Amino acid sequence: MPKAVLFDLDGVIVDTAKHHFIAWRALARELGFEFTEQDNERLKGVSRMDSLTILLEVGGLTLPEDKKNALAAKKNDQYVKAIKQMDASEILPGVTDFLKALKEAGIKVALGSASKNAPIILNQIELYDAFDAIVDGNVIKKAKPDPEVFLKGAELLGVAPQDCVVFEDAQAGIQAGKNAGMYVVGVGDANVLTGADDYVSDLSEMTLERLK
Ligand code: B16
Ligand code: MG
Repeated sequence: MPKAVLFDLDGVIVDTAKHHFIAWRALARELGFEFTEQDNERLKGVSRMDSLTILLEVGGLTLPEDKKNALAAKKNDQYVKAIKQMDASEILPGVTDFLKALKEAGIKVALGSASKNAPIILNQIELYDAFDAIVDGNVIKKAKPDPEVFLKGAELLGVAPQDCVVFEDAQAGIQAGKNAGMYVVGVGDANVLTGADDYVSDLSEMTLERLK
């Protein structure tokens, strides 16, 4: 049995990808090009500034650093307005029951997210206190697939990486978990995601028995 479980946030605990998409698409339209849902797939698990770089690449634009910072801030303002409307009803299937089962079994849980807005989201969905440690985009220096986010989580929990299980929906996140030397469960379409040790479509498919 693992001693700790580390969860990605966006795409595993809640679906904030839709809110990111709406805000990025609005920015693209302002800049004069279309940004599709398919383009948005490339932003999953990717940091805010790297996401902007991809978006500008889609639009064929090259902009100076100060302009990029202003655009990222603008997108974030719109995104924060949207996530401040979220509530516990947006927690994805199986999450609450699985967190409860882990707590009862004495297994520690941490958040490992690229998002700088993770604390706002966790407060909105009333899950902030469900985590023994929170590692997010405000803390980490190296983006996924670098293992930093998950290694830091394991360190804060006092658990060795080989005793940790990671739940991730993004390809870069699965790679980050593997790079950390952890067992990784891909959350989503097993035909699309690669490199994980196991796959579930959402956390309602996960039980303590399966985790063993
Ligand atoms: P923010 P995760 C990631 O969260 C998202 O998947 C990604 O789309 C987003 O760009 C990134 O957080 C940064 O988010 O702009 O809120 O700091 O999947 O690692 O929980
Ligand atoms: Mg994610």
